[in-house]
Amino acid sequence: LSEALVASLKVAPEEFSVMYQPQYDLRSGAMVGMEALMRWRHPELGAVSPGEFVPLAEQRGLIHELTEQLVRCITRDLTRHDFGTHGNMRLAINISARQIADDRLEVLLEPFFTRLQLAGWCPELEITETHLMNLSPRCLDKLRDFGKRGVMVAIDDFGTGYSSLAYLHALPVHVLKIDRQFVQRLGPDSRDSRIVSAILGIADALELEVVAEGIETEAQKAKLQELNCHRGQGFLMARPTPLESLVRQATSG
Ligand code: G
Ligand code: G
Ligand code: MN
Ligand code: NA
Repeated sequence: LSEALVASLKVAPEEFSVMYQPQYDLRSGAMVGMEALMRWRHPELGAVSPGEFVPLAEQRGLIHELTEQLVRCITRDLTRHDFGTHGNMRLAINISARQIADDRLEVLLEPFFTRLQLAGWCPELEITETHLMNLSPRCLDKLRDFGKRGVMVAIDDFGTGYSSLAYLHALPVHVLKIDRQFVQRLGPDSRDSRIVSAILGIADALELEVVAEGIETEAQKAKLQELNCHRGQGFLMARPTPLESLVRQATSG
């Protein structure tokens, strides 16, 4: 698999594509953003999940090349499907924390983000919690620079890592994404709502926005609305889809 990935990244970029999973304002129900999720379809191996190929790309030192494909796919999708200007629609991409130290990342993302902003989008960078805690001061400065130019920084899988509250306060982040394991334990009368409630309390104190991921049932969504969670994402509302179908959804209201 590893060899196939190396080869595909070098000579078969057309095997990569991106799906977009919408995020909704849980109060108004409006689509307010989307997360870009990479897909890889190999001619013999078929669809390989990013849960497999992202770690492989990291191990093989090819995560930058994967992000290049991500940027290329999104740029192409946005060129093909005019989304119009929807004012501050978020477009979240996932990056690996170790990429932040790599100077090629800014070179790749700067023009991409400028382009997104000119088209009326607000770029967002998702970084998993565990890795964010280990970033060097220089890397944190880089994130701060992204923030200064209008890029939102989100902590992905929040609640699964080991954030110290003191440190969280000092991080240049704007958004917490509650890991789906907490969301999936939410029910009409579940005790686990206390964890989500506590996360929302922390976010409120630190003036961070919250996105709940992995919403699969009406009961989970209702609970999150009751707890005043801001944004939500999950199979209940929409699965990751090609940009084209979201354009139709956004323009048809
Ligand atoms: O789409 P899916 O749920 O299968 O994604 C599995 C994992 O792969 C998620 O943790 C997601 O963040 C990660 N992932 C998806 N696309 C990308 C990408 O373009 N870059 C990185 N670094 N991770 C990605
Ligand atoms: O780690 P990250 O949050 O980036 O992972 C995003 C992944 O979560 C995507 O692969 C996406 O397919 C998956 N996902 C999105 N919504 C749901 C959901 O409601 N349930 C489950 N099980 N997975 C989801
Ligand atoms: Mn993510
Ligand atoms: Na996540």
